[in-house]
Amino acid sequence: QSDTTSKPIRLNQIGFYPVAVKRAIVLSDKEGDFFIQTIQRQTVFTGKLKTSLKPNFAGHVVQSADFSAFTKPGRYILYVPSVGYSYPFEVKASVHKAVASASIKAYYFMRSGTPLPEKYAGKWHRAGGHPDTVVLIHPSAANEGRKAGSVISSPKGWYDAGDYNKYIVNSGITTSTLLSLYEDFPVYMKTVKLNIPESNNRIPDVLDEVLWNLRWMLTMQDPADGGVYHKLTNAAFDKFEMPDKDPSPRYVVQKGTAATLDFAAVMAQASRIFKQYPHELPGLADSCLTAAQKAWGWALKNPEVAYRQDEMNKKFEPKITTGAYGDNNFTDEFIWAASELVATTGSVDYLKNISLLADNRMPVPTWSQVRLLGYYTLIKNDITEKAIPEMTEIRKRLISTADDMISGVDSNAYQTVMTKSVRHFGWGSTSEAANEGILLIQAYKLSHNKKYLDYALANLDYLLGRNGTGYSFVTGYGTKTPMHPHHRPSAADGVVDPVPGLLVGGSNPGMQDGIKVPSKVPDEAYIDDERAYAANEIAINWNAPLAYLANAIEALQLE
Ligand code: 9MR
Repeated sequence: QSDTTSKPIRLNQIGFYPVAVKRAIVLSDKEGDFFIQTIQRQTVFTGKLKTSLKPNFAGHVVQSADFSAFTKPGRYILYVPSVGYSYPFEVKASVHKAVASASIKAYYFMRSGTPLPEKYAGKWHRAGGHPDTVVLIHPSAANEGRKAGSVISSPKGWYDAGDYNKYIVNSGITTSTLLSLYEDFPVYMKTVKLNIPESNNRIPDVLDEVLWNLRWMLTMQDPADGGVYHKLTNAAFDKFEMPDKDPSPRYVVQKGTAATLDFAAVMAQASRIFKQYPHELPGLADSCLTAAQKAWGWALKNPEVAYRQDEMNKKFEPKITTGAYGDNNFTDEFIWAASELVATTGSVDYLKNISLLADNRMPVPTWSQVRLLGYYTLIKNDITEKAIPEMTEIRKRLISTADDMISGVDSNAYQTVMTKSVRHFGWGSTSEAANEGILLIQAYKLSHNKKYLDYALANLDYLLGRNGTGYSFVTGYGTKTPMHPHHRPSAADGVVDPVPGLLVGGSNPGMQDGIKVPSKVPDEAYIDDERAYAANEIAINWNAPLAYLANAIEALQLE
């Protein structure tokens, strides 16, 4: 076992809906009975362990305990005589509501440029840092209007991850995923209260939180030509200190095609959504659309400007060594931005010269691969075949991709889509699980076939404990959760508990940080160590699909 202190019974440590699949995985080669018991050890349900068809990635035989037939709300443990007790869990309606809300509240804790008072942040209250009202134009970003060393104001936004920098590419998919959560589940999301400073205005809290980042993103566009700076950053990663202790100068660096198209996509989507709040946010929807169109124009003129940090550092000082988010294939970014602009404006002209189907791959979204974000948008905005002939094929592909994902899942050891293949375990693997969940939810929304939802829920189970490490990967939610995430405020604030609601990157045998993980088996390659940024960092683009998945499932179980 990767971690001998983890309980050998692996299950969602939060719990289960009364009427839904309920499954635990028992690391044992013995068949036999299992028991659901109350906390006072009264048996309320007895079932038979069933050997999983395939061994786990470590080659061990495991058992599955299915107690879907048990539906009575309460607080329980699962007992296997030869193995012992599980962590406690609940069976109840809305069982994921707290973790779902916390995964959005996490963005409040990630806010740059503002103090977090105790009233909203509890024991994690802190001083503000990185006001970013005086940000230097890096020589790589200079032009006639904005000379090297001149300054712009670029406040607000969310810190990217364990570091204090703000990257447009990663902000793009993150902000869009949260906007989509609202766009896809508006009725439920209007009820989600986060106790943030804006909670008493008339805008749903999730959108208020998005606005904190959107307003920063708007400042990252060069008004002269519409291009968007790749990132706002320190020259180098700073120490593990609180935000207000970091005095490093901040820079915006060169514009790039990926950043500019991701920006265009988010602004087009934001325009569509904030149009619903003309009185609360006068002019915002129009500003967003103008910004999107200007960015689109820049990208058409500059279709291949990759962000190559090493090349940049050969030419300019100071050298920039923070996260690169470098990408040099923009086919997917063009598809995404064009799709959002089509959905918002109704004009299919944006698709001129865009190969919407590109190749026949259907990659699960990541910061560098955003094609499906475009497809989701076209589908949910009911774009017709008449407007875009490829729509038939796009819908078909979404369903066949979801079908491929779920085929054979019940035979793998943990019985989740995530644990089907070792290829799913790279840097930020938890976000792969969550984004797979989103794809399945899109397939469910399109087909109304509930099987997709069951597997989306199983991937949430994966994130919350039914996995090869025995951890619930969300800080503060579950019994065994990360206590030492690679996250500067959590490390430096003097509070024992890390900032809550943060999803760590999770199992990754790559060890790019040089910290030895206790097991190299792909789904066990995890360590709760502050230095282990390749397995135990947190990041906004990982939290967003968790927020989508958990809140979508909460919304859907009420429907
Ligand atoms: O999530 C990113 C991952 O896909 C890359 O492989 C890795 C190395 O480039 O960078 C990750 O992103 C990090 C970013 O560069 C800086 N902030 C922290 C991010 C999460 O580790």
